[in-house]
This record gives sequence, C-alpha cells and structure tokens, in this order.
Amino acid sequence: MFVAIITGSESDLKTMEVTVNNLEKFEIPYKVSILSAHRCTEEVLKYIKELETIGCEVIIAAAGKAAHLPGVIASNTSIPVIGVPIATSDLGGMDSLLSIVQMPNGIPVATVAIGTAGAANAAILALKILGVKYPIYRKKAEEHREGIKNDAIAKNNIIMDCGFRNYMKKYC
Ligand code: RP5
Repeated sequence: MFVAIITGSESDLKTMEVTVNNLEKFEIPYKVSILSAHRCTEEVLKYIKELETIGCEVIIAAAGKAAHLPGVIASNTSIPVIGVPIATSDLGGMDSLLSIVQMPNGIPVATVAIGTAGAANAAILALKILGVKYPIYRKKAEEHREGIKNDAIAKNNIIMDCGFRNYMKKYC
C-alpha cells in the first residue's frame, strides 16, 4: 500500500515537501513522480493504469496555473484523488484553485487549500482516507487531531497566565 504524489512540474516539488514530511511523520509509504498532463499526457495515463495494479490507495496531484492534472488523473481512475493548487506568481494560485476545484459533476477531485497549507492537509486527508481501512492510520489521525487541540489549549493557557506583552516577547 502506498500514496502516490504526482506533480505537474519540478517547480511544484518545494511546495510538496510538506506533504512528504507529513506522510513520513505518519509512516505512510509514498512514491513521488513528476508528470505533466499537458507535456506528457500519455505517460500520465500509463502511470495511472500502473498505479491501479501496484497497491496505490490515494493519489495526491499537485499542479499550478491551468491545473488540469488532478482532473485528468481522476477521470482515468477510481483511486481517490486529492488536488493541491500550487501558488502562482501571476494570479496567486486562484487560477490553480479554480482549475482543480471546479470539476464538473461526475469526476470529483478532493481539493485542498492553495500552497503549503493545502499540501500539508493533503497528507492529513490521505491519512484519514486510509484510516477507514487501516486502524493504525485511524489511530494516527486521532492522535494528530488531539495534538492540535492540546497545542491550542496550551497556547491559550500561557497567554492567559503571562499576558499579551510577555507572550509576544517570548513566543512571537
Ligand atoms: C503546471 O504549470 C505545473 O504544475 C506548474 O505548477 C506550472 C508551471 O510549470 P513550470 O513552468 O514551472 O514547469 O503544469
């Protein structure tokens, strides 16, 4: 079992490093490839078919600008596809977001936020999808949520205790 990360370009890899970091933290096996829907369409389609036979259970597809890669992948497989809109210099990633999220009825792409927040969340969403089948990943997803909650509560306790100015000096 593994998660496939597919990026449209080498230039997307930096954003996707946080996805890889999270997958490694959750101990989810992964493979990364660079395959562009418009530069090498046939290779994309060939790889998707291969993924169906070698144990891939979630695909995370990242692309920027007219970002058709996640939709093209989703239209060629029943493996769930998470789309990560890459931030862009011209339109800030709104181009990528709308290209990925606005799939017509019938071919869904689970779209996350633009940029690194979305890239991080893509791994957490993959964790939750895998958690439906694998108790170990369900447990890790629960621990992850618990950790976020405890972190938020701890920060509130500290600021309540030491006050705004001291908190800013020490933590911000
Ligand atoms: C998309 O075009 C890629 O996903 C990338 O985000 C964007 C720009 O690609 P490069 O020109 O940097 O290769 O296909």
